[in-house]
Amino acid sequence: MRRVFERVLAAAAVLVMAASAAQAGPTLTRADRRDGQDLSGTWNYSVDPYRDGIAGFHRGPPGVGHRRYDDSDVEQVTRADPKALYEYDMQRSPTATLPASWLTHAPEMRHYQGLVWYQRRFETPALKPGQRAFLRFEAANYTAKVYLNGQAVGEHEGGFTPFSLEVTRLLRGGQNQVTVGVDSTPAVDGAPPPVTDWENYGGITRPVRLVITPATFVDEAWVRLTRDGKAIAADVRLDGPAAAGQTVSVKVAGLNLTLSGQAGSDGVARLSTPAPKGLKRWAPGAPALYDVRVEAGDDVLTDRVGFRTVEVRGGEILVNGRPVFLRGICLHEEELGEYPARTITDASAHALLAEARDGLHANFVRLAHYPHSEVTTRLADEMGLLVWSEIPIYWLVDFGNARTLKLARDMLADSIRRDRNRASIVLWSVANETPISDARNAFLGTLADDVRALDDTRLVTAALLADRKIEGGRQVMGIDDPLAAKLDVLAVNTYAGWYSDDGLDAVARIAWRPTDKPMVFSEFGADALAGFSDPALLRKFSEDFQARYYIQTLAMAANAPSLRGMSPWILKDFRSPRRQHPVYQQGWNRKGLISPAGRRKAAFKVLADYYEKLAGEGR
Ligand code: GCB
Repeated sequence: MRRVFERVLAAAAVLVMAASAAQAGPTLTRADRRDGQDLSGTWNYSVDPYRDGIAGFHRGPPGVGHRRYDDSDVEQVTRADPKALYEYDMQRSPTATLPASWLTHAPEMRHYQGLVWYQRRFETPALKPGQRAFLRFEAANYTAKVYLNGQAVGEHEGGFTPFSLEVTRLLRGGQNQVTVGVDSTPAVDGAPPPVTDWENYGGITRPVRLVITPATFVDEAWVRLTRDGKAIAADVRLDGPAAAGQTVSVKVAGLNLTLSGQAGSDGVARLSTPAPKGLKRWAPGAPALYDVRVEAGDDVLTDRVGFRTVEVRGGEILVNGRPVFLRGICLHEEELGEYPARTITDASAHALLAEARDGLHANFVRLAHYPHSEVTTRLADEMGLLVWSEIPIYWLVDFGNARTLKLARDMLADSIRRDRNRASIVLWSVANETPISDARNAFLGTLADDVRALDDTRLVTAALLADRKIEGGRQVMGIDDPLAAKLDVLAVNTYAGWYSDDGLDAVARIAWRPTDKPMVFSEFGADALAGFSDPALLRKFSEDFQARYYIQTLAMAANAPSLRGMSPWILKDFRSPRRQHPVYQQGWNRKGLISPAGRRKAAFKVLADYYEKLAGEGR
C-alpha cells in the first residue's frame, strides 16, 4: 500500500490553499499589549527534508495514498489499531523553546535548510460571543503554513514581517493544537534572493501569540506629529462588521489631549488637532515618549509614542528643525554569543543597542537588511536612537518579476504599518546594493512611491553602489544612479581599501563628488579576527588593518562635502555561510567592531573617538 510509505501532514489541506505569497490579514500592531496568550515556549519539531508532509512522496494530487492530517494522537491511535502506520509522531518528537531559529535546536540542525514541522498544544477558554481570535506570528523564516486543530488556516511568505491568521471558528474552548510548517528554502523570485551575506536562520524566530479581540477592533492606530509639526494626527484603522461609523477616541494623557471622531466607510478614522504648546518632542538623546490610549467600541489599544519631525532641507537632515549628523552603525538581527539563534529579547537587543549608543557615542543605527524585531525598534524609541529600517531587496532580486514586486510591496507595507508609531525610525530604505537596470529602477521607484503614500513623515533612501572615476589624476567617487531622483537621502556603500587594491593611504585621498541631497555612507568596513594583531605587515584580517582602515576611511569622509552621516559595517561579527576562510572567518563575516562574544576590537575605539568628538561639537 502506497500509504504505508508516506509521511503526510495536512496534504490535502495544503493543496487547497493558494500557493501564493503574503495573505492580507490584519496587522494587529502592539500584539504584545493585546488580550490573548503568548504561545512562545516549548514546541515539538520534526524535519521533513523531502516535504512529504506537503506533497506526499509521489508529489501527486490528494487522493489515494494521501491522508489528511488529523488531530489524533499517533501513539493512542496505533495502540488502538495496531495496523495503523504513521511515520511521524509530532507529540513525541524532540522539543525546542521558541522563538528561536532551529539552527541551535540540536547539533545536527546547525546547517539544515528546508522544511521543519512545529507543533504545540495550548489550553484556552472558549471565546465569548462576538469575540474573534487570531494566530499572530511576528516572523517565521521563510515560508510558513499554519494549521489549527488539523485545519489549514493560511500561509505566509517572507521571514521578517508579521502575519495574523483568523482562527475564530476553529479555536476550541479547552485544548487546541497548532501546527506550523516552516520552510527556510529561499526562492529565486523571493526577497531576499537565495544568495545573501548573512545566515539563513530558518524557523519561528519571533513571538507567536493567540490574540483575542472584540468583533470590531483597532487593527492599527498611527499616531504622529504631522510632517510640518503643526498637528497631532491619528489614523485609526478598524477591522470588523461595526467598523464604518464607529466612534473612536485617542487619548494622550501626558498632554491632556483627546482626539475623537468617527471611522469612515473604509473603517478608518482620521483625526487631527493642533499640536499643544507643552508638547515635548522626541529627539535623539532625549526620547520623550507619551502613553497613548485608543478606544473604539469594545476595544482598547495602547502604545507609547514619540512626536518629532524629520525632513531634508538645504542639503541637511533636520530632526525637529535642527540639522543632525547621523553617527551610526549597522546591525544585523543576531544576538551576542558564539551560537546565535536570532532570539531577540529585550536584554539581547539592549546589549547591542547600548554598545552602539553608550560605547560608540552613536545616535543612529541602520537595521540591515530586513525589518528587525519589534522589540528592537521599541527599544530604539526608548533609548533615543535614530533608526534606518529596510526590506530585504538585496543584490540580485528578480526585478522583472511581477510576483516579486508584489511580495516586496507587501513586505514594505507590512513593515511600515507595524512600525509607523516608532519615532526612532527616520529612514525607510527600499533596497541594498542593487545593480542598475530599467527593471530595477522601475521596481524600486514603485517602492519609493509606496513609502510616500504610506508614511509622509519619514524619508526614503536606498543603499546604492558607488561610481568611481579618475579625474585630473585623482580618484573621485560619487553616485551615478537614476534612482537618486526618487530618494530623499542618498546612501552609498563604499569599501575602497578592502574590496579594492587601493592602499590605505590612497583611500584617505579619495574625493567625493557633491550631491544635491544629503549623502550617507551606509556601509564601509574591513574584516578583523578579534585578537589577531599584525602591526608590522598590516595584513588583512588583523585588528591593526581594520583600525587603520577606519582611520583612513574617516579621513576620506572629510573629502565628501555632502556627507551627513554614516553607518559603518558593522557592530558585531555575524554568521555568514559565504565566509569560509578557515583561519580568519570560519563561517563569520568578521567586519564587526566587536567579536561574537562582545570583545571590542581596536577599530571600535577609532570610531568611538571620532563620534565622541563629533558629538562634542554638537553634531
Ligand atoms: C555589502 C553588503 C553587506 C555585506 C558587506 C560585506 O556591501 O551590503 O550585506 O555583508 O558588504 O561584508 O561584504
